[in-house]
Amino acid sequence: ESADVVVLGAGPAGLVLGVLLHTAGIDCVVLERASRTHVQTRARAGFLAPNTVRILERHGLADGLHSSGRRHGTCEFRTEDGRFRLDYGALGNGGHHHVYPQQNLVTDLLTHYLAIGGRIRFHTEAVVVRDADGTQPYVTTREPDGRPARWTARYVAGCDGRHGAARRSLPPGAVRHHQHDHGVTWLGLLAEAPPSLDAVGYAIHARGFAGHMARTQDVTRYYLQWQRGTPADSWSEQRIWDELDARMRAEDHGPLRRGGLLERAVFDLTCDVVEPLRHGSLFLAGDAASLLAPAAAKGANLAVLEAEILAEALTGALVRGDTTGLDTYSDRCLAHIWRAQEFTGWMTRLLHATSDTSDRDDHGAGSFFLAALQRSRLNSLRTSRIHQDWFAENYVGV
Ligand code: RFL
Repeated sequence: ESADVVVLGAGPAGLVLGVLLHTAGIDCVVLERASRTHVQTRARAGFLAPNTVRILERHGLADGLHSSGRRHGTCEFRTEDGRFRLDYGALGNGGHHHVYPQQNLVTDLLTHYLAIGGRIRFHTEAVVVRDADGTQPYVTTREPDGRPARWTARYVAGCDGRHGAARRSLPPGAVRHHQHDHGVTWLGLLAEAPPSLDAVGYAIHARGFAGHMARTQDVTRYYLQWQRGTPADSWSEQRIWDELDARMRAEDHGPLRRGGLLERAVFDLTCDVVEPLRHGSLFLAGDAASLLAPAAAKGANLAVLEAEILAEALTGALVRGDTTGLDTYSDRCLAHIWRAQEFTGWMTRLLHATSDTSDRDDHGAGSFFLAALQRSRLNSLRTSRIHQDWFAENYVGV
C-alpha cells in the first residue's frame, strides 16, 4: 500500500499532522500500533500552553478544550519558609494554561480526523523505515492479523514517540543523539480525587519533592520524588497519601482530598534531543524528536507546534514543489526544543536539591550545598518581580 505521507503514531503530534495534511488535500495515512481505545484513554499531559491553544483554534480543533477545559494561571510553592503563590497568568506576557487532559485532546483530534475522511490504521506497528535517503522510502509494518506488510511513501513522519520505529531506523552516524539525566526519579500518580488546591502545587521538602496538578473535577495528578530503582507498587496507598501529606505540609496548609489511585508509574527524569530532526525523507516530531522531563509540562505542547510546522513544510513540498520548509524544519524546531529543555532543566533544579546521583541521602533529597542553592533560587522567585515575570513567560511559553 502507499500514501504520499505515512505518519507513524496517533499521539498529539501524529494526529495534528494527519488532520492538517488531510485538510490540505494531501494523501496521508496514520499507522498506530495500539487500539483506538488505548490511545483515547492514555492519561498523560494536561497543561496546554497559549500557543498550543492558538494552533488548535486556527485549525478548528479547539471546541472540546473550550467547552470542558479550564483556564489556569496560578501555582503555589510550599517550602520550609512557608508558601507563596505566583499568579503567572497575570505576570510575564499574561499567558494562561488550559487544563485539558491529553486523552481528551487525542479523542477530539481523532474524531475530527475521521469525520473529514482521514485514513488511520490501528493495531498496525511500524517495524522499520527503509531507504529514507533514497528516492522511494517505505515502512515495513506488522498488520493487525500479524502478517508483515510494506507502505511506500514520499515522506515519512516519525511521530511514534521515544521507543518508536522512526528513531530505531536512523542509521548510526546519520544524526546525533544528545542525552541528559537530571538524576531524579518520580512516582507519577493519578488519583480518583478532586484537586486539593486551586493551583499547581509544588512542594519542596527535605524528604523530596511532591507535586499536585489538577486534571478534571474528579481526577488529580500527583508526583512524588522517588528512590530510583524502587518499584511503583512497593508502597501502600495509605503510605503514599501519608507521604504526600507530609511533603505538601497538610498540617500547615490543609489536608489533601484522598481517593483511590488509578495509576502509578515510575520514571526517571531524563531527556534527549535528536539532531537534526531529519534523515532524508524521514522527519521526526514530538517525543520522537525530543523527550523532555515532565517537570515543566512542555512535551505535548512541543508535539503540537512541531506537527504544525511539519504540516506546512510537507504541504509546501507536495503542493507547491517548494522544499524550503522541509530544509528549515529541523533548525526551526530545535530552537524551540532547546529553549524548552533549558527551562525544564531550570525547573528541575528549582524543585529538587540534586542533579547528581552520587550526591544524595536515603530519601533522594540532595546535599546541604545543593539544598541551600535551591532555597536561594526559591527566595529569588518569591521576592523578585523580574524573576517572576521571567518564570511566567517561560512557564507558559512554547
Ligand atoms: P505519544 O503521545 O507518545 O504518541 C506516540 C504514538 O505512537 C504509537 N507508537 C507506534 N505506532 C506505530 N508503530 C510503532 N512502532 C509505534 N511506537 C509507538 C504509540 O502507541 C502512540 O500512540 O507521542 P507524541 O504525539 O509525540 O506526543 C508527546 C506527548 O504525549 C508527551 O510529550 C507528553 O505526554 C509529555 N507530558 C506532558 N506534556 C505536556 O505538555 N504537559 C504535561 O502536563 C505533561 N505531563 C507528560 C506528562 C508525560 C508523562 N509521561 C509519559 C511520563 C505527564 C506524564 C506522566
